[in-house]
Amino acid sequence: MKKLVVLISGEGSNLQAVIDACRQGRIPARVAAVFSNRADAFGLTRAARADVPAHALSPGDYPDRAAFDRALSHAIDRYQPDAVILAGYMRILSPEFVGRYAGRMLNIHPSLLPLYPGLHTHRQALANGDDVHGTSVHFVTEQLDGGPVILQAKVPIFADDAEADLIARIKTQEHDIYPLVIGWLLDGRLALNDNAAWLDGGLLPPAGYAAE
Ligand code: NHR
Ligand code: GAR
Repeated sequence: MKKLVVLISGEGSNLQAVIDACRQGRIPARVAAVFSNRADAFGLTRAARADVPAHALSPGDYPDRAAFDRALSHAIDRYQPDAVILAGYMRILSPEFVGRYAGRMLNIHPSLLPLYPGLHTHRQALANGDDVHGTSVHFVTEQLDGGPVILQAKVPIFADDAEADLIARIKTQEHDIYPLVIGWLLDGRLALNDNAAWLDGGLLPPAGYAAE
């Protein structure tokens, strides 16, 4: 059975979707461990409830980002994961960390990349009067939210939307598309080559599979 390690910082609803998809056989793997950079992340409780080992590492216990990431990768490697899954993980990862898991680390980012990299994407989409928002699954590279996109999902923005409405609408899509893409990765259908994403031997376009 293949193994996943999932990194979180907060609520962990995407973690839950991944755990559920593994249990239901939609992802051919199990979640071997969950790591959080915040001890109060609710996702740690979700992991414990699912009998998944859950660990919190505090950045404040380390002199700098590189030292924190070294400790994190040592702890991750004890589980020998086939893939590392970022699910609402809110800390920028060092080039060394990214290089170690290159081609087997994914992130889900709540925007239609390359639009709105970084934080507070929903707020920006609302402030700009956009009528569509979305989410992107991408390979993690050194370029923050800049790794090649594998799959996107779009949602409408309605005139009376609050930020919380849009966050919830996006998450509903994320819970469908993230397990799908993780399954592709574990089935050996996805590859990261020359900073581009490939599916079944074909180069994916900039917006990922079957956009439009
Ligand atoms: N690391 C690398 N190298 N590349 C990526 O593409 C990454 C990454 C680490 C996290 C997730 C990302 C997102 O989906 C992600 C992608 C955190 C920040 C950030 O600015 C930005 C993007 C993402 C995650 N973090 C601040 C920091 O200094 C802290 C912010 C906070 O704690 O609230 O690390 O959006
Ligand atoms: C998700 O919407 C994810 O796209 C986003 O945070 C949420 C995490 O929710 N990620 C980022 O903003 C990364 N910077 P969850 O904890 O319920 O899975």
